[in-house]
Amino acid sequence: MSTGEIHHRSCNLCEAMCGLLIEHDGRGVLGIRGDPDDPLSRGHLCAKAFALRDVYEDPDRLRRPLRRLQSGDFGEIGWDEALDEAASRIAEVQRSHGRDAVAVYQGNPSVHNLGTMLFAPQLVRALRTRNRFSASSVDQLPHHFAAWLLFGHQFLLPVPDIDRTDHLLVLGANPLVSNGSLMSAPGMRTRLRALRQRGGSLVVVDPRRTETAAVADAHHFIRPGTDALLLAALCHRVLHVHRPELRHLRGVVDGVDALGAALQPFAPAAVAAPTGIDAAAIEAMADAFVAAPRSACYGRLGICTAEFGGLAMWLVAVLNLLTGNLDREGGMMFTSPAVDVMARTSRGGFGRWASRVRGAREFGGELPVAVLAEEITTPGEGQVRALITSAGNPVLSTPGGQHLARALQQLDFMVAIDIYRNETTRFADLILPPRTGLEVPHYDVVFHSLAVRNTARFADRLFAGDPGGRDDWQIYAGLLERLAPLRGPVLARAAGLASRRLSPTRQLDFALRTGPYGGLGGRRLQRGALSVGALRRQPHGVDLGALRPGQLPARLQTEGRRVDLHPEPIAADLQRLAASLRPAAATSVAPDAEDDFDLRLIGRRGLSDCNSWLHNAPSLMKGRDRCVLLLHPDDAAQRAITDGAEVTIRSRVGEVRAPVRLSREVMPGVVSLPHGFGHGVQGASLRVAEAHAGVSINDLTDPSAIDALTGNAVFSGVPVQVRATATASAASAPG
Ligand SMILES: Nc1nc2c(c(=O)[nH]1)N[C@H]1C(S)=C(S)[C@@H](COP(=O)(O)OP(=O)(O)OC[C@H]3O[C@@H](n4cnc5c(=O)[nH]c(N)nc54)[C@H](O)[C@@H]3O)O[C@H]1N2
Ligand SMILES: Nc1nc2c(c(=O)[nH]1)N[C@H]1C(S)=C(S)[C@@H](COP(=O)(O)OP(=O)(O)OC[C@H]3O[C@@H](n4cnc5c(=O)[nH]c(N)nc54)[C@H](O)[C@@H]3O)O[C@H]1N2
Ligand code: SF4
Ligand SMILES: [Mo]
Repeated sequence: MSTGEIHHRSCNLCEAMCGLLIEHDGRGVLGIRGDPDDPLSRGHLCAKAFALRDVYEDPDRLRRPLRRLQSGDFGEIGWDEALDEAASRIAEVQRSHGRDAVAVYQGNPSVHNLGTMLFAPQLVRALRTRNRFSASSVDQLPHHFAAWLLFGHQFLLPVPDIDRTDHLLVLGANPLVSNGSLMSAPGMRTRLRALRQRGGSLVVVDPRRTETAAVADAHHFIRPGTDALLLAALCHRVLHVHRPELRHLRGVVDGVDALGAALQPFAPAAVAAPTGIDAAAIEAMADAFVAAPRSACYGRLGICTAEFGGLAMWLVAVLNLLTGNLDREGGMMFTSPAVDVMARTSRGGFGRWASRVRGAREFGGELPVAVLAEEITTPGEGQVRALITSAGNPVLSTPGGQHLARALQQLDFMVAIDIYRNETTRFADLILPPRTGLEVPHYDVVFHSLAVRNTARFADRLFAGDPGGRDDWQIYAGLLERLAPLRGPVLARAAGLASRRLSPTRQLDFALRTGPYGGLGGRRLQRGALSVGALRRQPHGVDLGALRPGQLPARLQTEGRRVDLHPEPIAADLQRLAASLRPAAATSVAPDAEDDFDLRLIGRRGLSDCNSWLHNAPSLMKGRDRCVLLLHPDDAAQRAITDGAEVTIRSRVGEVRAPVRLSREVMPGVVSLPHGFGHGVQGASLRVAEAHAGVSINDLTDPSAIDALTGNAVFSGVPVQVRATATASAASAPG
């Protein structure tokens, strides 16, 4: 029987926020279970939760700052020395080469970290560089773009009311494996089963018959990169055959007729060939969406990371709106979180500046990370000469990763705030490793605001971590303080603020008390009002109720609180999309390529992966190696490739080798490789990951391919060639 104590905490490894019961003895973890009393996750957890323990114990995880030595190796140094050096090198580069010479890249775990959410923006602002990058532009940038354009705020993002809908149309997402994204909904299998038990239906559109597609009522293969065409056809049918149902938004929506006219080229019959879905099936898809009492269309990564990703996400929102399913129960709904992210972030903005080399437009204060390598390697004024990475591994996660790896070696200075010496951080002059996971307090500011039910939960740190160590926020605050005297008065002011700033937990307490459930809005403190103290007393989390309908138009932040369905950037992009339908169109949505890159590559996620960074967790790396290429048997036969053989995959930008698995899961003409692998590189120190190295899909993806509208990277449908690896060269390949 167990003897340990129980620590309550929600898992911060993905967006699902599962409530966990962590049994421990004060020094180590004895066991991890799902918390049945958590109001959102109701006992669900996945295998990755055990990686919280692996990361805590990992002997490869860094606990002290590392400095690169002359020999190229790393040596440990003290925190003060490391922070002093980082600040003075950054200041020096900005002094000599201007403020844009320092670039910043922030990776995915940033948004799962309270301290980073509160403190990183201050440092980034203080640097006043235009070269800000993040994982957003290899992920969900099109969602923010669509929300900004339609509703006036990049974080006014509706989520599917999955527990009440009658009809869920999913494009380019595999929530059964990813556990939901921009839709925190732990226990997806149970929720989808409940949908079908109450007579509802699930339709999935995906070039691969995924785990989610396998439990759907209908699955349609689609040619990668053509979802904007399909969505335009669905909206076309709603506008031209059914009637738009604007319900409570009737008085605030403009441009319905103009949109109808702009969608003329996209009748179902016109998009059937390029999408690979026949017209009757598209019509039926639209009709079923309209016919169901309450429907929700949810599009995610597979349609964001595409040539028309911005337009696709905008059309998803428009389809929901035109069918009366926006802002109503069972449709796409807005959350009412205890800490309002919208109130604390900028609304967004577009095209206020552009990247120096390619002229890619800024969105929300950031440039597309696909341009980072060229900004480092192209000489001239404003060239990037120093880089700060924080919780990111762009060598594995951004397009043309091997080009970026070469570019990083050209920098005058690089500092990485990270817990591992990995494929990216190995190039840093300094690595600053924060406490992480079970060693830090946790409240999910971002994902509580994207959850399918309003809840709140807080956890204090379970373990103290390295004595003398730093949390992420302390590293940011430390850099800000040190940069101030080295740089002008503006930064000095910002640093003064930062050093006087309260800890993230104190700031959270303030935000909760002054938030919608905090009771400080009224005249006196109400019983049961939220605060950190109140959440500590309710460790399973607090249920704040189902999502509430009818939040629009009040929450709109657009000009005059109106919604324009045919604004200029969309009008122009619809013309670009229409041009792609014309026979000689040179865009990559054309069904057949003339070159010998005759297959289309897509990515995938495995249940035990967490992008690139949990492959050093022993409990997740048992079993068969996962980095295999899925290839349709018909395509294999044409190329004389047999199951299990090693193949060479070539794209315009690179070449990798991987074992192949023949599978009818992928549609003919499409191949699939997971992302986040490619670990066996020199200079990294990840012993478990190295034993399951795999190859990086982003050595094949093309940094020149971005969505012209939003700048998001294009990963859906990379043109590739696949051949059996020639035996002689396989034998002579370096080990
Ligand atoms: N081809 C292709 N590419 C993709 C994708 C794809 O589907 N296909 N997916 C994209 C998506 S959705 C994303 S989000 C990105 C992810 O891209 P990134 O965010 O760049 O990469 P991750 O693999 O999440 O790496 C996270 C880093 O954070 C570090 N880390 C973990 N915890 C902490 C912490 O507490 N503090 C700090 N300071 N560091 C920490 C890890 O060691 C690791 O270095 O990849 C994208 N790239
Ligand atoms: N197990 C696990 N869970 C994770 C992560 C992880 O790495 N592993 N990462 C987390 C992160 S950072 C994110 S952003 C989320 C992402 O969560 P999801 O959005 O669910 O992402 P994926 O599982 O990559 O699913 C994308 C789907 O798009 C399909 N697809 C590819 N190209 C196209 C196309 O052109 N059209 C259509 N219609 N579909 C296409 C792919 O086949 C795939 O099934 O997952 C999160 N959860
Ligand atoms: S589904 Fe996500 S939040 Fe839940 S246990 Fe797994 S990794 Fe953690
Ligand atoms: Mo992501």
